[in-house]
Amino acid sequence: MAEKKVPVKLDGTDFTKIFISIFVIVITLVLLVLYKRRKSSRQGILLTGLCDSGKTLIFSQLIHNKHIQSHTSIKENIANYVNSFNKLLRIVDIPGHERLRDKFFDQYKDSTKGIVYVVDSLTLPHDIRDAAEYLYNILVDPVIQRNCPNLLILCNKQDQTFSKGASAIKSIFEKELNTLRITKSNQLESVDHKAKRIAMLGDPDEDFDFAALPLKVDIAESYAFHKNGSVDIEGLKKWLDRQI
Ligand SMILES: Nc1nc2c(ncn2[C@@H]2O[C@H](COP(=O)(O)OP(=O)(O)OP(=O)(O)O)[C@@H](O)[C@H]2O)c(=O)[nH]1
Ligand SMILES: [Mg+2]
Repeated sequence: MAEKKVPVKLDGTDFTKIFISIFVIVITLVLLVLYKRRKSSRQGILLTGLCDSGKTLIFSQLIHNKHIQSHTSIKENIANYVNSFNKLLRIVDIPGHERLRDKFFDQYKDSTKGIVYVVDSLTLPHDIRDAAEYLYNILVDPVIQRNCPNLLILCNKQDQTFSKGASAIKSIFEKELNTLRITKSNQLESVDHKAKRIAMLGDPDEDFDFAALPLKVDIAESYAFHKNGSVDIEGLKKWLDRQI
């Protein structure tokens, strides 16, 4: 026997509920599109790291495919780079000098999609304090905390016989950052829990681990110079291919 259909009657409250639901969905979609657009409008790749780590030579090899006699940079180098997936990236090589780097970092950090932290793999054990402190300052920067760009630690100068490899460098950094984050968070006078949490970079009850950071961290090796004339920046290029 066919069921008798009872016509559904919508009253004023039902209409209000439907209207609110549609409104919430539309607002969510608009916010999602705006967020995606903002994210994809960031196309800067910042080459950072201490003086002499090889940023400018890497920049030259990547953009111009040639070796140059570089000197301590006092200003940035900027050029467009198109990766294998036709994504246009803007590579910015900033000076590593202590007095200059913050100014340039602040200038470009908002538009940064990814950060390459270049390391001199030969001198790192000696320079670890400075190298870790610079990296720490990048990681706790409020803009970096908000935008979470991808990070590549590029262990350069692998042509040198006594250079440390990528996994050793990762451990050296993690050990130093573990100590540094405790010192830094203790230096904070405020008891602001959020500030302390950011300063601690990850779980305070665990040893520092790059994997616990909100941004994605990769590590690769490179050499932008070799006395036999070869160059290896493939790890960097592969990482740039993933910046889409
Ligand atoms: N052996 C070797 N030397 C390198 C390599 N990459 C760079 N260099 C040399 O290291 C020195 C410093 O390189 P730069 O590219 O000027 O270093 P930078 O990081 O731009 O330094 P700042 O501009 O002072 O921040 C130069 O003499 C380069 O030729 C490498 O992979 N192997
Ligand atoms: Mg330079």
